Amino acid sequence: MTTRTSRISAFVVVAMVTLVAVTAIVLTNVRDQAERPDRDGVLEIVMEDYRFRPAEFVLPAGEPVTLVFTNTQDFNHNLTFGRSLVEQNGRPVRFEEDLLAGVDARVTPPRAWIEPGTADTNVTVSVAANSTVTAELVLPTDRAGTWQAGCFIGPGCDPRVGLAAEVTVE
Ligand SMILES: [Cu+2]
Repeated sequence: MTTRTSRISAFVVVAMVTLVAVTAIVLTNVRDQAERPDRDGVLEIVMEDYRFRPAEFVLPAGEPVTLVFTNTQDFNHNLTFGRSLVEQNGRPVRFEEDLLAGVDARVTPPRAWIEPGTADTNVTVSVAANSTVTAELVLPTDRAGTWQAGCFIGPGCDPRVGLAAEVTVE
């Protein structure tokens, strides 16, 4: 091999390695699309057409956040946040673990926050048709991990298919 061809081969190798590295960085960023609260700790979550927008979000533990839920559909959505779906007769009924259990929240309107009467229900955020609910809260640090948001009550609602979102607490 002449010096010239080996230089060209070296250049090709460097170019390929660079291309692979750039592609990897781009793909990582595309995958990391989960939204986070803004600098003031506010995260807006819109419910439309049986979807959450964003469908993936990251919430800090141990810091105040303000969740602003807007339901653009013509019926109520009743949201719970948890993990490990419990099904009865093939129907999802609640989450085994409740992300919001025991969490103090300042909610507007206050009636939108429904505390469970028994251990067999989850905290529910009821967002009436075409309305907005604001919830200011601090998630305990021991809730870090991966959770889901879903609606169990509502025409056509099913946390397995929609409305559903992935929530990461960190
Ligand atoms: Cu619903």
